Amino acid sequence: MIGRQFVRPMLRVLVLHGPNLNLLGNREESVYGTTTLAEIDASLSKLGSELEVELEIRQSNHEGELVTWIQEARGNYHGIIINPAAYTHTSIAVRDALSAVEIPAIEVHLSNIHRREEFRRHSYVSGVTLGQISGFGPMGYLLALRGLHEHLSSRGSKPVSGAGLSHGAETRSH
Ligand code: CA2
Repeated sequence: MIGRQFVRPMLRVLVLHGPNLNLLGNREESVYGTTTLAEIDASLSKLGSELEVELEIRQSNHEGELVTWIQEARGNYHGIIINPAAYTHTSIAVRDALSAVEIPAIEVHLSNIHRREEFRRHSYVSGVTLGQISGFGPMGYLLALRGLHEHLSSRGSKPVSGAGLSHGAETRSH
């Protein structure tokens, strides 16, 4: 039996919410539910602490701002969780930015976009993401964080700037 100590870089994940998601919980409750964006962010932060993942969470109503944040993620974050909202169905710019940074990303939608209007069924971003979670409401963000955490942990991640260190112990049995 070999026991050894290790330090690994703390995983850093950028969470991006697209346009109008700041209205969650206050309008169109029949489609998007009553949970506010602040409540979603709080549950993500709680899970982030449990999984020892450092989270940065941002919302923007501006396509260019989302593109800039995605570009800036290179070298600073190990993964991205993004609900591009309406830009899902329109933005080649968001897709190109996600493709360019080469950081594993998970696309999240509160509603099941495949059982809604025809124009919502096509996603420009899903072709460049690790996967898509759609239709699970706020829980979708938590599923995305768990999935990304598993993915990043299993392949081993290099340190990125700003990342702290996570300490642990590994035991191997023979
Ligand atoms: O289901 C999702 O998460 C969407 O990304 C939400 C977008 C929609 O354009 C996508 O097709 C699917 C809309 C976000 C706007 O959210 C609102 C929340 C409350 C009131 C009005 C809009």
